[in-house]
Amino acid sequence: MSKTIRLTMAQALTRFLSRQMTEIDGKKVPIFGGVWAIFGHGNVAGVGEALYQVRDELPTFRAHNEQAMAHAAIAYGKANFRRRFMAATSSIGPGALNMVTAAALAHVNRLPVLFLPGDIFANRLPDPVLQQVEDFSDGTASVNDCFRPVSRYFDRITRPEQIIPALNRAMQVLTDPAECGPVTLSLCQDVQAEAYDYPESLFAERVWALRRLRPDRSELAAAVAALKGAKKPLVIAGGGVLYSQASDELAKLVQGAGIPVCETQGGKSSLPDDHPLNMAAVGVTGTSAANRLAEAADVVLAVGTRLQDFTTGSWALFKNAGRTIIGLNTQAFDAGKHWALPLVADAAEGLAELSAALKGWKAPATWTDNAMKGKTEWQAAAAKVTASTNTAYPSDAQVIGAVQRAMGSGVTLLHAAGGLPGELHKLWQAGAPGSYHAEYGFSTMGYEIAGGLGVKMAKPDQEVVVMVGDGSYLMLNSEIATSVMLGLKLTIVLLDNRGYGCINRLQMATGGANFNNLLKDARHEVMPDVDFAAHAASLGAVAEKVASIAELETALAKAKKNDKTTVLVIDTDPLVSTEAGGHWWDVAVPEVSSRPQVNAARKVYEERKQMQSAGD
Ligand SMILES: Cc1ncc(C[n+]2csc(CCOP(=O)(O)OP(=O)(O)O)c2C)c(N)n1
Ligand SMILES: [Mg+2]
Repeated sequence: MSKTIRLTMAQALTRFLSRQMTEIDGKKVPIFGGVWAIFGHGNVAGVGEALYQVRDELPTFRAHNEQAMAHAAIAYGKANFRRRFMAATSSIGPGALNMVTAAALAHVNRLPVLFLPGDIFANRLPDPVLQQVEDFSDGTASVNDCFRPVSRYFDRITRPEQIIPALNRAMQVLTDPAECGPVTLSLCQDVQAEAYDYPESLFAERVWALRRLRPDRSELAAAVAALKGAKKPLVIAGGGVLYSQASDELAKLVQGAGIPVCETQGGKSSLPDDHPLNMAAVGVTGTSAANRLAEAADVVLAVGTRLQDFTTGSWALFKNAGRTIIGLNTQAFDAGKHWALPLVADAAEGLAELSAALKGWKAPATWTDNAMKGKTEWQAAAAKVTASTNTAYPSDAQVIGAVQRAMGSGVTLLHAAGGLPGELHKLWQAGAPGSYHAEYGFSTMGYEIAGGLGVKMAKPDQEVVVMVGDGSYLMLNSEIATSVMLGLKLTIVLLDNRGYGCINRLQMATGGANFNNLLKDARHEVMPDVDFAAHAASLGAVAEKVASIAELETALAKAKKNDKTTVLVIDTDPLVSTEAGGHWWDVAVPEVSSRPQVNAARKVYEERKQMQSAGD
């Protein structure tokens, strides 16, 4: 019989979490950076008491909103290239459900996070407890079942010993590059407090390492043969390049073979923006340089990408009928999408083996030279739209230019929703890997500020710049106060175009009337005039409204020097976006309508649909 220790289930859980380690740059560090917590009756007595016991090894952080704290936890995992992560615990009912959207965000983006929501009593004696929904036909149902479709692993702990295999499975999922995603351990309130004689071996220190799968020999041979036959090869770099920390291997392959590279939202900063072979953004929000190549490419090596519609232009971008896609991905689900030749492997391992096998082979020089010419043309177009201006209502692009000039490429830039993702994907000149942090898998309004906090926890020495629209800001801004409380400085640039600018533009592009997006087009008695600077100041930030691009640059230079979260507000034009580059995006237009504008848009839509490949 092995030695045991009598602990509550919650004490066993927190003790276990505090003993999980990993190695970063040869140094052993805890794999959990901490636990975000908002307590209620569903977790304060059990998990809360247990977190207090381990507070020195596993710090607990208090937030203002469960969704926001989960955003911070997820951003921390992303900024750490999934090598370290955090947990988030809530009470039952509304606290738990507030985390479900964030769980989906992590699920879509393949990011590790451990959710620990409280759940109803397993013994059912006090039912219905405060915040319990009652299902008339299913006694086992609780709101936490909502986590099931948005978790990579879900478990409900109804007996204290169940936490032993559940923790094992949780760690497997959180640390496996292919399975990686959110894990939910739903903790029945009474069971959190129940004691059990746990084997001491459960609490032995464990050091988790990144699993790097090497390619299958026949898949590698097929990929090499396809590339050697290519006249117009192109690499798409996705987030998997960053999570595998494969930038060097990517650079080596493409420099050796003269293959141009383009980047998804998740993969941007795989190569620095000024790398001569980096054509930058691809797809709906792509550069003209990248999209021209994507249209013509005969072999597309898609590395670590989910090939979502923004990347593939809703599958209308790749126009070469005979093209082959090679899917280099740790997850077979992604590697074989659209009948791609699968190359299931870690990105760094796969790229290194491709480099070795392609040694001496080069893409036709005309293809590579043309690509670089296209990049020069794009850079000229980008310089024009980001140049300084005196206008009272600058475009998002002009604000991006100001932020780039004032902050340089050494900062980590974060964004998630609105018009900014498209503009930043095209125009931001990223530096080191991970310096461009986009949440554009789920594009969750309200990710930005809390996400910035998570990035700052992961990279305390980095300047973290958050760019956010007025809509996203109003949806979720509470963690400004947490950033001030924790002394974690963010520089937040708020672009106020008085409404949901990008959806208003989409509405117009699909023939719709201006309706319910910009504040002026929404039903109102009084036109809102939100004083964002006063609001941010009330949460403890240094805040300023600037009147021009020049003032913004001056304020940013000042913000760089102070060590407190700063919010800079600038009015912008809701109607302007960058026309250069870009690609059609499939947004279904009504087939019949009394509006002639809709009928006209439908006609164009039907034409564009002809370009879409149906899975070939
Ligand atoms: C939680 C959530 N709700 C709705 C949407 C759909 N949506 C995407 S962008 C957007 C408007 C964002 O407004 P703002 O932050 O002001 O940015 P802007 O479009 O004005 O640039 C909306 C409603 C979303 N992405 N996330
Ligand atoms: Mg807006």
